[in-house]
Amino acid sequence: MEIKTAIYAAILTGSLAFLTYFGSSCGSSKDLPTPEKQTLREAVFPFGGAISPEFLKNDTQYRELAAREFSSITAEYVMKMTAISRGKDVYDFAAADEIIDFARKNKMRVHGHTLVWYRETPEWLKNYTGTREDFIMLLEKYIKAVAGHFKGKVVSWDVVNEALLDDGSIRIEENIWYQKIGLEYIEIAFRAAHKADPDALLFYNEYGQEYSKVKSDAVNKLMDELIEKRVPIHGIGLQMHTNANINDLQLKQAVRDAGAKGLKVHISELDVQTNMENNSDYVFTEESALKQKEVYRWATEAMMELPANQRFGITFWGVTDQYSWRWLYEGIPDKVLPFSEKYEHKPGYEGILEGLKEK
Ligand code: 9MR
Repeated sequence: MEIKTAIYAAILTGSLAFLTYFGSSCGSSKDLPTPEKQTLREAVFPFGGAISPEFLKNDTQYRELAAREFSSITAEYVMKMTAISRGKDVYDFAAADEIIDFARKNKMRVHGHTLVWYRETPEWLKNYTGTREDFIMLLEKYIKAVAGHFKGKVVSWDVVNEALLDDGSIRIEENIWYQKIGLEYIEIAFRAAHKADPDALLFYNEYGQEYSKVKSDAVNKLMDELIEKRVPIHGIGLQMHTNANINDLQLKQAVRDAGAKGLKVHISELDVQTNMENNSDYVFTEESALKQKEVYRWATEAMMELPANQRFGITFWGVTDQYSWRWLYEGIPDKVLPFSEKYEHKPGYEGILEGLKEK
């Protein structure tokens, strides 16, 4: 057991020196340094979670687990437009600043989520009337204010989130930015974000690439078009709200395809559903946990297969099963994360550790 832990330590820290030491002293395990319990913070690329300030404040175990395991965090809600924009030119950064403060104290990076989305449109904006030019100005002004406020505090942004439908076409319904500005809203947003914070890495974030080649191709085509127009874009986010029936080859191919342009790749909202029928009396069994473990391993292996400088990292969409989006927000009994309601490592966590081993 001690040896196994030591090997994990070396793998997670990427410590060649330790592996050499281990190799040369095999058989005399009592000479080995006893490693501290290893966490995902020591992995070769960043791991993170979607965080909510209310749980940070009220739940010590949540706070401690996040600080122990994550080197990167994303705000699950408080950096979205309805959370920040209280009226035209009225901004409320208080909740988002709590996330920034927690990250600073715990030496974590913050990934901003999200500047432009078809959801979380504030009421004042829905009711706003104006010309196309007026809406372009609104968009640019909002991005300038928000990316400007967080300049130097976040390392990156999901600039545009979920602009495409499952069939790969542009999302029109509910998407006020497309309706008022047209497709150009995407590049306007990226240029405005770059102007406000030239050091931030700018991502396009999308769901479903791992379960649909059509979707994956559409995202990559959009990236090609943006690159062709010299739009400042540095990475692709694959949300990967996935499930235990996903095919490993398909999942890995989607990540590989996203990496093919040399951009950074973020598995940005990873969780693995096992209650596929959304049954209200669903029971998470050992078998579900083992299927889920495989998917966590594949996602980690997919990130490992990318060149090191393209591995932006893996972010889980939540911290523990107790407050997962799927359970708390959608009300579906499921246990989608690698940490249980009791804040323990699930088999999914072991799958990640296995995935981190260099092949
Ligand atoms: O998990 C998030 C939930 O708490 C929010 O209320 C909801 C609407 O803002 O968004 C959820 O997060 C979504 C993310 O921002 C974008 N990809 C899909 C996520 C799950 O719906």
